[in-house]
Amino acid sequence: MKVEALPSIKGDFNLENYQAAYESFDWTTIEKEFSWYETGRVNLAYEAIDRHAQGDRKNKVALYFSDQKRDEKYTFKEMQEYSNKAGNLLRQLDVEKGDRVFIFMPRSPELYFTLLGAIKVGAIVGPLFEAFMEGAVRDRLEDSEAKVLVTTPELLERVPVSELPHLKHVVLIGEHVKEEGPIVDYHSRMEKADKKLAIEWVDREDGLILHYTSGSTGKPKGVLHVHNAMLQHYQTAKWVLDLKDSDVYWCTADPGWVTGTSYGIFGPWLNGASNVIRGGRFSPEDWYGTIAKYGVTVWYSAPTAFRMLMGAGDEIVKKFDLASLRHILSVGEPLNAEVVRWGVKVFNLRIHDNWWMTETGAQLISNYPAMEIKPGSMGKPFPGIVAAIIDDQDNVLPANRMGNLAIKSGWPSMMRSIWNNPQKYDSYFTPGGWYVSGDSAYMDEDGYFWFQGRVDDVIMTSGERVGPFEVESKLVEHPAVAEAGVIGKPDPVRGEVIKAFIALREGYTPNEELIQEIRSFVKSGLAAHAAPREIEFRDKLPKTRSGKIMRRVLKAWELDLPTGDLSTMED
Ligand code: 6R9
Repeated sequence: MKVEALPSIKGDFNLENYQAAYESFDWTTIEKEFSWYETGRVNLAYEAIDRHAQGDRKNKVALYFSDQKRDEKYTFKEMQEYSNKAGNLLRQLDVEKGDRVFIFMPRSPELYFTLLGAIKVGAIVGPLFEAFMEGAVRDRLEDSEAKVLVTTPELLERVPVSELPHLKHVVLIGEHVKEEGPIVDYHSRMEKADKKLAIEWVDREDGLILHYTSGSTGKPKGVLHVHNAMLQHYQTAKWVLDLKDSDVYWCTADPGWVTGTSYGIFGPWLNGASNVIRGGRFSPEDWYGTIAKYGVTVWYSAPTAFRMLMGAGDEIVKKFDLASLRHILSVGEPLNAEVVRWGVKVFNLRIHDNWWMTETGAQLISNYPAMEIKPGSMGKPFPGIVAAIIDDQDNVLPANRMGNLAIKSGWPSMMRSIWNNPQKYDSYFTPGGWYVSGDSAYMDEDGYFWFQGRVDDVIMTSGERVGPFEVESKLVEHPAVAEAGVIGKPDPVRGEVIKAFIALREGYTPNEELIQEIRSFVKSGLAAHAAPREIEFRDKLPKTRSGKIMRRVLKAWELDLPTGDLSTMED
């Protein structure tokens, strides 16, 4: 396949020569970057905060927080003190190493203090999206047997406290909280808590964080990560996010999603970066305004957000001073080539796609700032990572063949278990030692990986394998199409036929003529067999809170099947 490659735009990056780094890389050399290499005492929160607070970065701003009501900043020294206090608060509640402490609240400085404090006392933290309803909260607290929950009075209504026998304390962050039964008042306890804390030193293999991720059926599964993941959080933040001391970094993801912890907390702070956290809802004005307000230099977001910004038009971009930006990244879903080209046009920067999963804990395949990128490709494996396309019999496939995207087991941030479900964990690995992602992809002759779809989503129509993403990407190039979700629908003749669900842009009305026009657009731009036979218009497509189009839900609706777990679906 012929694609235009985009050269790097602005120079002087942490990783100058990908190929040389890939060939010589060794994770053990990264260990020397951490203080435990000398002291033998391990705790990720110590490396992320305290180490900087005791050194040159003491008075550097670690956290810029703002939302509609608050506008605050905290230095590394202050972050150390507040997280120490939170650690002491939790210890008063008998939190010990390995206990689960869950946090269910909107983004706020307190979320970060308590999350870091919990890690400092050796607890395993579990961040939950504030939008979760009672069923989703119950499933997660029940399965993890959480001992403490940190939340707000507003959200407490969705926590069935009396039905959760393992939940001993609920720390409430609000005004005039009365301590009664399990309720603990955050503010009064924080005021009294000591700002010095004896950190709980842990083993590198001890539990750090539990992220629940939904399967297509059944209850969500708890993916456990350990402190050792810091090696990869640190090094990927350095080479992929390209963080330097002078950067002001903004990751738009919520900590309820793995991107909001690995790259909203751990990666940036392990590198001592100034981290911007913006609360409240998405709007183009708000987001461009946030970049301008803080002079954001490195910006990490997701395709759904970039598509919405693209949909808002280019005029609005000109109203803001975005000159500080020097590096943009995307994860979570396929990044359409169209969006990359739009980014170059309006920001004069490439948007760098990268691929990873909750289970992998950190980035595995990426585009690097000093490397040529091919728009639409996820890039190349991170140094130290062996990625391949394998068939169902564990054979590695040659270039340009579609198959299972797989990673050789054994990278530092790999999940260590599925909570309460060892069989599920084992099911990810092949006899040959490959971790199978469940994504289908191919690798081109230059070693770039191209996403095709979830394996379950790949469509087989008249003997041709079609990745839904390819079709969706072509669809969103059409001026009328804002978003598209594509599924295979069983068909007696063709095996499956392609059906597209489309949300139109402002100003377009659904009609037969438009359907024909869109269909021939895909036919001529992609392939006749890839053109959707059926097109249905919808105001909105079903998406996860991290912005992924939920094709299995479209399919379930279409075929009248059970939709499976919907707790991660956006309202
Ligand atoms: C970090 C995160 C993982 C799934 C993954 C894949 C999809 C992620 C992608 C991508 C195409 C990319 N995905 N990055 N698809 N291109 N750059 O997203 O974790 O929420 O667990 O989702 O997301 O299908 O398997 P998670």
